[in-house]
Amino acid sequence: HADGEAVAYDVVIVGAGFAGMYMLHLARGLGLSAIVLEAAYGVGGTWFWNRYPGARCDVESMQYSYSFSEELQQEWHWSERYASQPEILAYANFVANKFDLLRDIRFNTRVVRAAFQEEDSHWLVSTDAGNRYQAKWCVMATGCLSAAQTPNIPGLDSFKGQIYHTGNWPHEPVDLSGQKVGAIGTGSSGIQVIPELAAQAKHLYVFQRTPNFSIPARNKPMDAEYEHSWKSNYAERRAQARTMPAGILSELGAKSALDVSAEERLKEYERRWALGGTGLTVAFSDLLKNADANETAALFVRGKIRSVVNDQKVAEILTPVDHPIGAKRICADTKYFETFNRDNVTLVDLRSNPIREASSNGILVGSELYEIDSLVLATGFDAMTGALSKIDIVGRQALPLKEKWRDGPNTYLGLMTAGFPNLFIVTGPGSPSVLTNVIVAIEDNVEWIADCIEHLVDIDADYIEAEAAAEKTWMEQVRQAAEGTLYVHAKSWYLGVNIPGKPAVFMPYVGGVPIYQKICEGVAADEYRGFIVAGSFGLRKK
Ligand code: NA7
Repeated sequence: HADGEAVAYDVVIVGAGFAGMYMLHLARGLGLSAIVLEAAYGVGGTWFWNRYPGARCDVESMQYSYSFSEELQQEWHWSERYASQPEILAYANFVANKFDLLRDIRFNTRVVRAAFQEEDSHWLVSTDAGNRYQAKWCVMATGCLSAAQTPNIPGLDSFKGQIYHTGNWPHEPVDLSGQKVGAIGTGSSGIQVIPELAAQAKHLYVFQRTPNFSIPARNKPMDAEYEHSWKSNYAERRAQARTMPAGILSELGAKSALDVSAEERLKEYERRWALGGTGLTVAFSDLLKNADANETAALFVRGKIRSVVNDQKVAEILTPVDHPIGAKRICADTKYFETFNRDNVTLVDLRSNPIREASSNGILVGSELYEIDSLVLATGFDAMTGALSKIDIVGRQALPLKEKWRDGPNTYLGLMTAGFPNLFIVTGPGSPSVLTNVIVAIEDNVEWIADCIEHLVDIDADYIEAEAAAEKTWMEQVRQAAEGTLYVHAKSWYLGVNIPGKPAVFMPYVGGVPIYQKICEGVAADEYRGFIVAGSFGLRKK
């Protein structure tokens, strides 16, 4: 780099999470030279950063793992039904070593700019250290939930204690024992961290703006028989999972919640509640489509909250009423609602009284100052577009991606965006991604991208770009798919409304893994319908 020359590769991959690692593996398999640029000092992506106590996946560990290598999936042993963050990170490292990935990953390297060079259809990628990489293909494997969001609370800078964000938790141990701790945020992260904070802190104040639905995860040590049942026909089960909308092998209720008797419905909800995990929201076929059907499940969970929480005034504050169950991502917890029965936990309702400001020693809500020593922010992410918008991505005719996406992200299949040739996005906006087992979504996208690059190399083309018209049609499909569901009735990060100024556009594709995958495969089989494919110089429309 000394002379400022860009180092040349066939493929530059941004991010060494599950997407970037697999992309590197497949790029190598094609005989291409590839490099991964990663801001962290290790692999694992979101599982590298989210080290807060209680961090755990809400997809069962037998499923939340790569399926591309039979040897890998047989060899790896998960110790619990739902894997904890340290175990998932250990798995990511195991994969990196097994497939010898580390030698082509540059750690502590944050990509700050990626610019398309029109003269030779290459991407020039620059890092925070001033290094530059040049490649024909650039793959953004930057993740959907990787840009942590800190709320704009007046006076937060003046707070003298420590502030921790769940999405960017310190790597050295955090000891909160004997402290008065404040926690803001009651989404999936908050619901996981709050019981752990309560167990450590002298006193915990939970500042809650919107209550959430949560189902007990009922996590437990891995059952040897269960593990064996998966491993004895893993490939078949993975294939079955891919026939399900979320890419998760689960028991999907086929009936409408309104077509069964109240007793049958209750029995089914009780059964699923006892099983634990997020499966309650697929107990019936129409829970995310029909508001009346949804209300039956919502009522059931509200009743459970009231039965778990002793103080009924507290229970009421914890009871979600503003959104259909499942329309915001459903949470899975371990003793979350029980935590509010502890003497050292106080729930502060922000709905009636928002946070006014932070002071040097606490949080001011209305006229009440809650004195705290440390503050934990579980305030979420700039989802799906946040990591991309942190990079200065510049396409054809010097068009910044941020400019193009000013009114919301537009992609074709979530994989590419018009005006940005040769730039692929893994699990981009407009793909099912965050509504699925994201590892399934990642594998499908990465394999599609690898096949696409292989095809382009085979036919001696070195330029691919989404057609504006195909993109427009796809975005319309994404919009229509969401419109028929209850998802659009919640103020969620799926819609981007948790980020001030972000356009309210429902970003993921709701159509599910099988339909999406069929569409993507169909497009590829039809000579990349909707894409402009061209040779080195001068466009040759296919
Ligand atoms: P989420 O689900 O976006 O939750 C963020 C929480 O933080 C939510 O309860 C917010 O309340 C709350 N929040 C954010 N800003 C504020 C302010 N200013 N004041 C009070 N409360 C605030 O993020 P998570 O990290 O929990 O989960 C994200 C995904 O990661 C999750 O779905 C899994 O897929 C993994 P609000 O609801 O906006 O009123």
